[in-house]
This record gives sequence, C-alpha cells and structure tokens, in this order.
Amino acid sequence: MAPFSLASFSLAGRVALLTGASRGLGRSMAEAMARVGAHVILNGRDEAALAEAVGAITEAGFSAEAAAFDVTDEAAAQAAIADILARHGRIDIFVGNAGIQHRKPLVEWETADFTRILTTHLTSHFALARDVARPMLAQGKGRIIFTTSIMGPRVARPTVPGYAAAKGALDALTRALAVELGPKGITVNAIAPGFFGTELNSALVANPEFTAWISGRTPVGRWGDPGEIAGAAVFLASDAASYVNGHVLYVDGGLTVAM
Ligand code: GCO
Repeated sequence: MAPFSLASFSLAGRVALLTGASRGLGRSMAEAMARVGAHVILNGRDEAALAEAVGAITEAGFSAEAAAFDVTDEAAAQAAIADILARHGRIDIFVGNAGIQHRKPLVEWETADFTRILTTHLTSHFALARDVARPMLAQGKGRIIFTTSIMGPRVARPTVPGYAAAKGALDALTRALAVELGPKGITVNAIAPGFFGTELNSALVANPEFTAWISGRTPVGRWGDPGEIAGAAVFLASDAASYVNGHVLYVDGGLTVAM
C-alpha cells in the first residue's frame, strides 16, 4: 500500500451523486467533495435552489452540475442515473441524504404522513443505492454513504416517529448493503448527524428553549454547523476509508454518549 498522504483524502477524478444537496448537510457535503477534486452532481427537487448551489461551487472554481428529480420518483431517478452514466461513464460515490421531517403528536399523524417519510428517507435510497451499485460493480469500486441520524438508531424524542423509524431502518440498510457489496469493492457506510442548524431544523433553532436544551444536552454545547459534516463525508468517500465498511460515523458533538 502506498505511504499515507493527504492524497488519500483526494476525490480527484471521481463522480459523486448526492441527493438533497441544494441546501443543508447535502450541500455542505457536495461543496466539500468538489473542493477535494470530485465532479459533484447535486440532486434536489427545486431547480432554482440547485442552480444556486451548483453556481456557488463552479464560481469557486470547482466542478459541479445539477440533477433535478424527486428521489421518490423511481423512473426519474433511473433516468437521471442513465444520463449521468451516458455523459460521465461512471458514478464513484453516492450520498443518499435527501430527507423530510414531520413533527406532530403521535395521535395526530396520518398513516400517509408516515408512509411519505419512509418512502423519502428509506425506500427511495434503497432503490437509488441498488441502481448506482450496478455501475459501481462494473467499475469494481464504489462508495455508498447514507445520511442516517442519532434520531432513531440511538435515541428518540417525541413527535418524530416517522423520521426515527426511517433513520433506524436506513441504519440497518447500511449494514445489509455493506456485507453484500463489500466483497465487490464497494463500501457502504453512514453518517449520523446530531442536531445541526439546517433549514430542516429552522423551527427548532428559532425556539430558545429547544436551543437551550440542545446546548445543555450536547457535550460540545451547541448546534452543529452544516460545514462540520463535510469532513466525515470526504473521509468515508475517500481512499483513506478503504477498509471502513458498514460503519455509522456519529457527528453529534457527543450527544449520544452523554447521560
Ligand atoms: C428533530 C430534528 C432531528 C434532527 C437530527 C437529529 O425534529 O428532532 O429534525 O431529527 O434533524 O436528525 O439527528
């Protein structure tokens, strides 16, 4: 094996597809991967938001493009993957990050709300991972990274049963795919964010009591900044993590280890 160097973290020459990348954690991960050499393809539903996110990366001198589709639309996702392969010939990195949130007391939930959350977080990323695994198998190498959460696999709080259940299942899917794809040169890992100050959480960030609770509950003593997720994503996508497989990397300021 070559001696370790900063090059081990380079993603030069790699093509990365990230879902839910027009804002928040997805955008942060996409920007970071582009800054270390990847050509990043940002997925989202909002074409204007995607254009702005892609523009910020290309104006900084890095390589990016948009792929607008709803991750729950399997035909659209498959068409986007086919288009990427037709133009780039490869997909080296897939980050399944897109997600939505729904916060209500249990008895106010409609079953359709629960289904919508699971479809977006879990089912769509199962299908996307299956569909990007095909070119990765042909390449003999690939990186699949899911954005799971502390919410579900490790801890839970009231009013978010759909999100917790979906992320718990995505945590399990990480291991299921890691053991199946590992022998074929594809690693599958996850990043489990704690509480980050993203648009998804804007209502919580704006709530001083909730922010006080988070600050007290998290050993680092604050909300995470979206930029603080990037290093974990670059690491798991890089050659530096070539022997990391089936791992869930917690980026939570220590929240899940605190009493
Ligand atoms: C909530 C939040 C959390 C965070 C994060 C925690 O309402 O509790 O949305 O779920 O988004 O995922 O890891």
